[in-house]
Amino acid sequence: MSFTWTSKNTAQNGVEDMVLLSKVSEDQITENLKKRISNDLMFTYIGPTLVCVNPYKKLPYFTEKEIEQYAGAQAYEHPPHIYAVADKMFQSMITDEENQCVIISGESGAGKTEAAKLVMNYIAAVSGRGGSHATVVEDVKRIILESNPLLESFGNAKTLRNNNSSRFGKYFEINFTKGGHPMGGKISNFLLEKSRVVQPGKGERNYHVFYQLTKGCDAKEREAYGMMDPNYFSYLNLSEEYNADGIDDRAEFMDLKKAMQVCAISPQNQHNLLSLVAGILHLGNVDFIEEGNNAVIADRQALAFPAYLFGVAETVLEEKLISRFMTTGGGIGRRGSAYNVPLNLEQARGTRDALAKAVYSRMFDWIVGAVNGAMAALAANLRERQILCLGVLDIFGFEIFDKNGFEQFCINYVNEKLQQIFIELTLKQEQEEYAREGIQWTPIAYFNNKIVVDLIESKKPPGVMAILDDVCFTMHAVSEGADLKFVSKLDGAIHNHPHYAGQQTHFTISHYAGKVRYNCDGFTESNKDTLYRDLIQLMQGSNNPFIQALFPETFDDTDRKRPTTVSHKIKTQSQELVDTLTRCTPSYIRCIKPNESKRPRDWDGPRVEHQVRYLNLKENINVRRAGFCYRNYFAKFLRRFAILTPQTWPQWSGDVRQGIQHIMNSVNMAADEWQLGREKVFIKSPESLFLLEEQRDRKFHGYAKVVQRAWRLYK
Ligand code: AOV
Ligand code: MG
Repeated sequence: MSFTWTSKNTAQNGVEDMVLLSKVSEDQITENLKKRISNDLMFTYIGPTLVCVNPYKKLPYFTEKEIEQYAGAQAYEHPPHIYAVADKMFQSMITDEENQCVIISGESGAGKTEAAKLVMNYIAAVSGRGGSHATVVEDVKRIILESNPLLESFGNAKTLRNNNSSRFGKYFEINFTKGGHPMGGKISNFLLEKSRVVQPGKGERNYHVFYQLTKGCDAKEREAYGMMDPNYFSYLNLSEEYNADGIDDRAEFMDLKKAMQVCAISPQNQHNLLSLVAGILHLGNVDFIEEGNNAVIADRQALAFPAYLFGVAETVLEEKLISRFMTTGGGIGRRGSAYNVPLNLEQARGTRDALAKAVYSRMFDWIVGAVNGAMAALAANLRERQILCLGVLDIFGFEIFDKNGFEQFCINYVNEKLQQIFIELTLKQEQEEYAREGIQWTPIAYFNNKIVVDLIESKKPPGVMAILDDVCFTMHAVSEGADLKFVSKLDGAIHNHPHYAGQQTHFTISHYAGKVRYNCDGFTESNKDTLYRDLIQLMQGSNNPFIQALFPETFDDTDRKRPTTVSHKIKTQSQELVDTLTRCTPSYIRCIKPNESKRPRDWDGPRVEHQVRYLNLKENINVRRAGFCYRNYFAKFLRRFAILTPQTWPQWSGDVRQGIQHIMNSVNMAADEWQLGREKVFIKSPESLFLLEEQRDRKFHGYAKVVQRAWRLYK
């Protein structure tokens, strides 16, 4: 082994695959991870699953050298590495012609986004070398990589948990030709946290792009966008947090510009996007005072910049911010009357914030669409069809704050869904297969979080989401009491659920990763997420076609359908995601956050042990230990390894089980290393499988030589 970083022995470095731990307990797993990270070894296996501990510092083993080393190598030839996982995915995709996905999980700040980028970098480095479409392939790869800084500028922010926290979920599918040349891709994004745009939490920041623009723009841009320092803008000075450790906003503004260019966003559209970012900041500075019960603009000069940047008239903007157009008394054969209702202070502020959030989230979707469009355009240049795909899932991690709102609820729900996939595929199905095949082993108990998923998403009996939707529709306008009504209905319906507890204005859910107390404040409003028609029409009236296109709605007054709620949307999207993922061959990366301080070499043992527990690492190891690293149908196995014995080569027409026995005898496979089930053969350790593969390779080479020699003689 040439690596200096693995030269120490197991006693110092811990085991590389925790299936080999002498005793499987949560504290032994924690201890092993500690040993490894204190030697700068961030990766450890549990069979094919990769466990990553966030090192909070740059480690030296992510260079060209490692990329070359891992490319095409067997997983156990080199120390555990994320490149090995990525390589195995890539190779399996090509050899088995099966779509792959990697599911990266772990709590906020555990290192998921960094892991996703390493996977994408590796795939970009090893795929599509040479070949006939080199330029297109290079362009595709550039977009895949540059979409990261672009989406991070607009979709990541500093939170208390992570200075570069993803506030949206992302599934990035890279498409390949049969030969493994990347030819395009598609990003699916979901649930951008909108409340942050108008109200970043205490000690947190708004989205990075706001600080990049305020700090990074040059004199010309400052003038064009009316830019000032971040503390000038209400949406940024509410939390009084302008910097984030490890982030250079000015440099990242330059990176953003480059990324927009690579992702084929035209200079005009780049300008449009930045104008909107600036427009949102200026809109936040429009405030109101109360005259009588009605809101009026506090300082009308503040209207000038947002109106200019959104391409609307100041007077129209003013009118839409302080009043709402209402119709009453309409009905069949009757004409309703329409009038402008003045808004009070709170409503006017709510309207302003709703506009800011809508513009921002629609702009974000536009950006994702633009990246997808750029990749599709490149793919259209190629004659080959997309055959294979490799998906990388990087979502917002499970999070608990002092105050948890609707958005934490949705984020934590998606994390529950992912945990379900992990359980289904690695713990449940694996055990079910052993039972089905009649394989001998001891069943492993584990906590199945399906009960929590059902508590949230079940329709019958109604779970939290169904009750929330119900309150949103039965209470006509979302009034002050709606949030409280929601909790009281929850209490009525599910008070005796073991994972639920209600407390008047709050409710607690015992998630797989910990108890979270949610404040019901704003749940109904956020769930309804209605944008008043006035605001849509305001933006449709912009003199800028780019802005008009962000608001394409048409209105149909006869439509009596229930509008879609956010919880309904996130539930549907999560289910689609689960379906997509289960159609692929999955790989798992489980990320662990070693401390709360975000510092290297700071180990918080109990914190890690908690994650080890809820990530089910112990159960994962036990299933692997009791289990088998390889399984395949008798006939397929026989076909692959027939060359190992003269009895089975070139043809075996006897009993398949006996044929397999011959093959196992030929490599002296230990009896406890393999079992025959009803239809499949199971092999326990990777070493045994490796032994078979190695022998097969050798025979094939030998055979090839004989054929060559015979061919020469014949000639
Ligand atoms: P997350 O994606 O899991 O959190 P990140 O991938 O953003 O977490 O990691 C958080 C921070 O930890 C990064 O900004 C780095 O400073 C550090 N870090 C993570 N992985 C590495 C690594 N491999 N090498 C060096 N530093 C690392 V969230 O998106 O909040 O759920 O929502
Ligand atoms: Mg992230």
